[in-house]
Amino acid sequence: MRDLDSLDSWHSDWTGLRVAVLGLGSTGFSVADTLIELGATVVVVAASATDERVELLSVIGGTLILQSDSTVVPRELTAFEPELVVVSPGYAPDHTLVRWAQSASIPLWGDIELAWRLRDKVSPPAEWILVTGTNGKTTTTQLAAHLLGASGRRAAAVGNIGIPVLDAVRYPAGFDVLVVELSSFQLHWMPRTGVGAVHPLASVCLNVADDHLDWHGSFDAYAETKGTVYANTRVACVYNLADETTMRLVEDAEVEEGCRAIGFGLGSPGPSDVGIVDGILVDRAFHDERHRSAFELSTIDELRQVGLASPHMAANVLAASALVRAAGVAPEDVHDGLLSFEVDHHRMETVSSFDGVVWVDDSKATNPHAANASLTSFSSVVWIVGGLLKGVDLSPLVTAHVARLRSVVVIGEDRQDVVAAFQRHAPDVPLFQVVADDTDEVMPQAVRLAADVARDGDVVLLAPAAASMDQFKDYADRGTRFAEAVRHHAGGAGDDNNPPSGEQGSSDTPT
Ligand code: UMA
Repeated sequence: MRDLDSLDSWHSDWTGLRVAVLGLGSTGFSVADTLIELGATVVVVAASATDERVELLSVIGGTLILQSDSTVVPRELTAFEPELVVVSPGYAPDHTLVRWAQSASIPLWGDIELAWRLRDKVSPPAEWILVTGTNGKTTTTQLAAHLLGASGRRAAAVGNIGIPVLDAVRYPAGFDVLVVELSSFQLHWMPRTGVGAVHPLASVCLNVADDHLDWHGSFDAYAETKGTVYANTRVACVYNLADETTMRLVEDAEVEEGCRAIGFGLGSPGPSDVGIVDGILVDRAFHDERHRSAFELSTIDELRQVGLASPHMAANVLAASALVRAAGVAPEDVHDGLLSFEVDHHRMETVSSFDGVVWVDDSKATNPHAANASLTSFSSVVWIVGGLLKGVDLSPLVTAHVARLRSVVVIGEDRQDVVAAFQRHAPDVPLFQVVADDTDEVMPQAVRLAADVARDGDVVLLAPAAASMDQFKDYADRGTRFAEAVRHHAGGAGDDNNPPSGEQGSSDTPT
């Protein structure tokens, strides 16, 4: 058996190492491709894979075992006698193959650990900034990478955002900084100590709310996993002043000597915080005279110009600013960089406006915490909700927003729990169910139902509070189909062409 601790560099001797890779999605392929390039012998096990990846794997010299029964360990896998298993994030900890590797005492790594060990392919290796949280992590990751780029650094946004970290590590020209979005699944497989433990320059957990409880088992297990983001941080652990869990995770973290805890929040900041004073975003954390002075980073008015003024977006801006300030980006570069940022699709995106009704796509709201943020931004809402609930109860969300609901349109294959939550907590709100079996029909039907009940001044909000995979490819597919259906429906009804861009009726300005 090889001493895996000695495999801590791109330049280590990986030749002949027998590695089983679980999954042939974007992660599994990047892992197999990398290890084959390093000379390892790679077998990939997956329940399914696209024809393109199957073909590519065979071209580069990997072997694929298609696992037809997820409860059975394939004989070819045991015969291969792997020395290491690298697991894709989608595998739950109780998956048969995970359990098998554990019982056979075969080390299990995630792709993030592998990427960290291999980070020195190009010298000097990039600094890493880690971003996690239940919501806002993609925008914050993009913002941080954008601000770093605007300041002249070569930066990339990678990880759960959709680009495997190994792809960035292998990029020939290298990067100065990688901003790595981490899901709780990826964090689960990351060790906190030892040669495979990531030592980031800065890290943030934006917030922790119920999500993926089916995967992690409980809220506490999920939160604990999120805390791994802070382990071994060198310069700044950034946390949310409005979320005590994130504060506790920082307190509990083993960090490097000299690392500081930096809070972000929508109120006036303390000496180690970034925050907002009279509509001005300020950094008191990285100012030498922080007990008396602060740097101005931007204003709410400026953020409004680039669609970042809603409270949760402003919080993301503050978190990203703290991360890049920890990496040495100057306050004026943060200011200028923010003005050239473009918000992604499907995040509180106004897709149309006609007959006095604004149609908003927040398909990215895949859990109640995210849906809560968008519902809070509007005063009278026709809410399109439902999908894969992932073990999470919608009741608190329904109770909190019953007063702003004109009506509810429930989508999703299994609508029972969603409907029950409304029957219990909002029995007077008219509720309609989309009964279409065909994916092509779901959004057209939902839009027709919503259009029938929406009144002048309402917002029709797609904020499903649930994952999309029961009926759609992913949240982007769900949002795109919604926007298409809205535009199709708008057809004759003239577009007002003057959408209030997420400011309908209530605050989009942090106070
Ligand atoms: N597979 C099995 N059995 C399983 C699980 C997966 O055989 O029980 C196989 C599939 O057949 C397929 C492969 O594994 O061959 C898919 O692996 P995967 O589910 O880990 O997905 P990847 O394509 O590798 O994408 C993953 C992340 N997906 C998940 O965590 C589910 C992507 O995040 C991420 O962008 C990508 O790695 C690069 O880092 C997506 C996501 O939905 C966007 N993330 C969740 C979220 O944000 O809430 C966590």
